[in-house]
Amino acid sequence: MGHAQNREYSQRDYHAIERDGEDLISTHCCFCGMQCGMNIRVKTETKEVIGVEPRYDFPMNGGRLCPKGVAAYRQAEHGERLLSPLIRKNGELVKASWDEAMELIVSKIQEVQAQYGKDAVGVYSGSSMTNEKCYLMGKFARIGLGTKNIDYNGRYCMSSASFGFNQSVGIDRGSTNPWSDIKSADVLLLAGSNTAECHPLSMPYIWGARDNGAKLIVIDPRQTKTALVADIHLDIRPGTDVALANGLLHVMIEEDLVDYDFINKHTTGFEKLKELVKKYTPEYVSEITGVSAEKIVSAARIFGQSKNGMAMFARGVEQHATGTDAVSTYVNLCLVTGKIGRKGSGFATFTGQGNGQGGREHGQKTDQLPGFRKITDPKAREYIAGVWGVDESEIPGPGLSAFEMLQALGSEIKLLILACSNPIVSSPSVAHVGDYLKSLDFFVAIDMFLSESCELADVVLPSTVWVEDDGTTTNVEGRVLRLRGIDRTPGESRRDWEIICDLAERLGRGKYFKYDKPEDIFNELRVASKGGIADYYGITYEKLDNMQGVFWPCPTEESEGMPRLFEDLKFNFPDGKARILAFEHKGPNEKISEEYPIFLSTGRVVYHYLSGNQTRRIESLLNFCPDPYVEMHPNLAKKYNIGNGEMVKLSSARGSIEVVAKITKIIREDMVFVPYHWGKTLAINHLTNPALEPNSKIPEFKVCAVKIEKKAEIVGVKHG
Ligand SMILES: Nc1nc2c(c(=O)[nH]1)N[C@H]1C(S)=C(S)[C@@H](COP(=O)(O)OP(=O)(O)OC[C@H]3O[C@@H](n4cnc5c(=O)[nH]c(N)nc54)[C@H](O)[C@@H]3O)O[C@H]1N2
Ligand SMILES: Nc1nc2c(c(=O)[nH]1)N[C@H]1C(S)=C(S)[C@@H](COP(=O)(O)OP(=O)(O)OC[C@H]3O[C@@H](n4cnc5c(=O)[nH]c(N)nc54)[C@H](O)[C@@H]3O)O[C@H]1N2
Ligand code: SF4
Ligand SMILES: [Mo]
Repeated sequence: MGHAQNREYSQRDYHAIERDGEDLISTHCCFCGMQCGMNIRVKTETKEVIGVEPRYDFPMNGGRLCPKGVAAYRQAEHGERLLSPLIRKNGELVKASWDEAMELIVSKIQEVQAQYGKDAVGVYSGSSMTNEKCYLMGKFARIGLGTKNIDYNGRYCMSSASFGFNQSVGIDRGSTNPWSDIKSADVLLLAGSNTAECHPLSMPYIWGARDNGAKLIVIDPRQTKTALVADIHLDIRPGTDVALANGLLHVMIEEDLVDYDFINKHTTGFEKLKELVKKYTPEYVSEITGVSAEKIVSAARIFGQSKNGMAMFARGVEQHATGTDAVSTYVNLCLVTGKIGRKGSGFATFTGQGNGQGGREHGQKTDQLPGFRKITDPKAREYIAGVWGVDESEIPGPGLSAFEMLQALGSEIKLLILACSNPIVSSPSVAHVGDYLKSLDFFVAIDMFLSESCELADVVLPSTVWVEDDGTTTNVEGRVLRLRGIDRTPGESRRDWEIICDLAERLGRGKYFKYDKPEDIFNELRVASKGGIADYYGITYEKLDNMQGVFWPCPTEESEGMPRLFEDLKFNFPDGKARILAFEHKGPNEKISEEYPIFLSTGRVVYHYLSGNQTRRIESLLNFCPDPYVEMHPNLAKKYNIGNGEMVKLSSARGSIEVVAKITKIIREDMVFVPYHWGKTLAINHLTNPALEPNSKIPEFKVCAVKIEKKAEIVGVKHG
């Protein structure tokens, strides 16, 4: 032991320890978009999951895992897994056979579609599923059910980045560069990303850059663990990123820190931007954003003077009613300084869910067909119809986006199939979402744990956990990866793709859904994506096994993929030029008022994942963070006479919750912050604003107006 402790290991010296009677299954984490490599330890004979080890061979995480990654395997043997289908009888969900459950679903689908038309069935799915499953959901909705109404939880997540990237450079790959490039940047600008808690294994890359002398600029209303180590922290007022980025552009243009040669050769729109940002002086921007003028000038100088640099952002920038404007305005920082197309220069959004990237490429979105094709494009429709073996007229057009679909439940949509999402926790204004779900004629949910949404369903179907299936995901870099599964399906559980194919068969559409294994689906996806923007044609399971993943586009079998985009400085528009776009600051959809004088922002903690339906069941994670809380600055707390740990009632125009106060100097005085990983009475989404971004249809999760009351006083008033 002493020897092992004293030895200086390099990453490569580590190997997962092989033991008799046990197997190591090489796969990737089920949680965030980093998709860290891990080995799942399994008993050979019983196939019981007994542990996890990080993979040392996978470059992204090189032998490390974060607290969620370490605990993820505990889902596999969890006592609360759904092990048989459930049907609602006399108000209760009771065990049923697959035949009974599936026949009931099929008869309800047929009934609803006969009475109200095909589009009265909606499909709402999620990007924690593999590429194979996400692709299948899109295909199943269009030609299994014949409905136009399919959308997914990524609408709440990456959709503003997606639209913003498309309008600026014509391609939506979360990162223009491989993560290894981060270490070569001279400056990193992180906006609205709590990297240390939400993409923890990105931190070694950021440290690496700093070790090489890079400066770190963090733009966040809170001094997050990421902001703590920044050279400059711009503590922005929520909802004002467009103004801030315009301010940075103003200073860079005024001080001649832009690259005119690059602008002239490779972009359009600069003159308009230059004109627009004239009025965004540091002083004016300081008034809007609450960030001091000096800091704005310093940040602009650091970014402008650095040779190489990356602008990176996440939901803090995107989950706003002006989220796509903000994304493109931050992308402008790279375009006006020519920081793109080489090592250490580019931009990225931190992909949220494990397959947040792949899940938005292959037809799970209502306006999209596989390979990032537009569903309204006649050529794309013709091509995909050929791949699917149907007539082009059989593919419906675009339907409703995720939140619009929820709003249409009970009216336009009578039957909902929900897979891999928990919208009664994760949607804005959740009290209304509960009403919408209850107004359905029939509601089917597919999950491996009974979520708050499943509790409202008429039929719940038990799926498997991620380590029980093969497949692929696409990570934050645009790298397609291979997941390997254990050959087991506990109890009566089934894999999502098997459930969907069975349903298609029973609906009489089985001939379009004949697959023996995920690889068969992937091989069809390859062809479906061929010639599209996200071209996977050249990616095979074999290549993925041999190469630690492949970056798309990968159009031919000879191709090894494209880790870095735009090296030829050709952007994806007919003239090859990137679009510099100019947007005015508009601010949040909901303004603070006398009645609701404080901003509320919502987000995450390192120990929990999204709606919490997975991580709230893992004791080691729950113990670290059992309940939600409200972060507030001491000066704000003093105003309301609130002490640390006291109960506080928070209310917006839509609803209220009671949470414990966590008094901390890391947050601005004019706002509060609450993590959103809890359901029912603890869901902060009772308060959030359902206003949608007009282009991406993302809800404005990151800012609304609230009031604060001390709980003790509320009780006093009630009784007094
Ligand atoms: N631990 C953990 N990790 C996760 C997840 C999880 O649930 N838990 N979820 C995954 C998913 S799906 C996602 S989408 C990502 C999310 O990853 P992030 O976007 O990094 O996480 P959030 O906490 O939602 O928000 C990030 C930051 O935005 C800041 N912010 C709020 N309003 C504004 C604003 O107006 N402007 C700016 N500039 N910043 C603002 C918040 O203070 C917060 O620190 O994380 C992924 N990783
Ligand atoms: N207030 C507020 N609300 C937010 C956000 C915010 O920052 N603030 N962020 C938004 C963002 S970025 C996101 S991504 C959404 C996410 O919101 P949701 O989509 O509701 O998130 P999850 O908790 O991942 O829901 C996934 C569900 O599917 C199950 N599941 C996991 N894997 C699988 C699988 O492979 N198959 C099946 N069938 N089921 C599976 C899980 O148990 C869980 O119940 O929340 C959004 N809501
Ligand atoms: S950083 Fe993300 S992918 Fe890596 S272990 Fe943590 S949750 Fe999993
Ligand atoms: Mo997300």
